[in-house]
Amino acid sequence: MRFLHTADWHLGRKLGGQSLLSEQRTALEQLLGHVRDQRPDALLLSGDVYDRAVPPPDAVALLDEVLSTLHSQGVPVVIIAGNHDGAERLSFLRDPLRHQQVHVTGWPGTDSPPVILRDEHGEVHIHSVPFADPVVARWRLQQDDLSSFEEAMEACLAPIRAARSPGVRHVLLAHAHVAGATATPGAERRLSASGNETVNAGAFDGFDYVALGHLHAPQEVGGHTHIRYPGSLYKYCFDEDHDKGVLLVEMDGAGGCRIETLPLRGARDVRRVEAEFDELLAFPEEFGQMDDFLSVTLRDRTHVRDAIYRLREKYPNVLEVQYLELDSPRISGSSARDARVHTPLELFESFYQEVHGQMLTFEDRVVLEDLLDDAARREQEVNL
Ligand SMILES: [Mn+2]
Repeated sequence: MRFLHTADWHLGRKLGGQSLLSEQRTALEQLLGHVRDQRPDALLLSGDVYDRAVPPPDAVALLDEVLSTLHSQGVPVVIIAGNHDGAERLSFLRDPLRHQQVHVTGWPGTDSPPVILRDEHGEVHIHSVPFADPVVARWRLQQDDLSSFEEAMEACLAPIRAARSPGVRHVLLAHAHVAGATATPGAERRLSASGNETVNAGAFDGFDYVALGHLHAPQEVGGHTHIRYPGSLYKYCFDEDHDKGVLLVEMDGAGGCRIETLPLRGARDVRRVEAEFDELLAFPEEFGQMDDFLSVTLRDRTHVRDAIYRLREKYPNVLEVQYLELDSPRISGSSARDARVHTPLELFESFYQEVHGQMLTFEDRVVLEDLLDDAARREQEVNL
């Protein structure tokens, strides 16, 4: 039995205000290429399919295209919702789709039998536990005593364990932060304000393969080769400096797994560059592919006026500029040149720089973009 395991597509994600949809499309075309080459028995997609509960239309269209291609190739797909997905929307038409070999579970506690696949050694049962924080788990499972992510996971797994057929192999899809796994700063949204968001790997005893989603760095958990995060589809922040891929899992008749990573690469990389401003403009060929998404750290000791806009003439996708160390963080006042900035984001950045003498951090920028997106959407809704 052979699976491809992937997660954290985050379709519709933006990076520094730029849509990543064409990068996501490129990565998904590669993934479909692996499907064609490997002819797996199923594709497992472990949550955060979309970046938002209400995804943009072009993200929905891209998913539609990918699922239609998989369906036309006769590859069953098993999908669970992650913390970024809207459970109800993602599992739209789940019942009829199931008969088309597209198995989507949005809510935890949904009464659904495992997806059953067969090979020459017998059956493999694929179980689904979508993302569940304690509040959602209390509501969906009608259990008032669930107060931690650990208890929520246990409550979701209990009926699965109880109904698990003996003598067959079992696979589990789950979207969770498993204790002992490594998060990437700035990559994953925190699941809980209190910080206690992990579940124990011991919860997964008895499953022959655990297809996890949530953490963006590919990794096995706690030395268990069969408990795996495949990592995200694409680099979604500058700290995600790991190679991306999809996992090919070959399961033998006893449930033993041999796992291989098949690479996924967008057309552009997401990376950091450190140099002096003049070097960057004079010798662009020394700094790699010019249309990569860049975070630039300038070694200049004094502030370079309009640095980001001037750099963008050579490197169109510079998303942030910061300084290694400035002699004086103060910058001079605004000028007529500022009239060139026009988007609300750019205006705010310019204002922020004026007031604080430094650029917005990347994380601040992401928050601001979300706020501006929400405001724009609300405005649109009011206009409708
Ligand atoms: Mn997640």
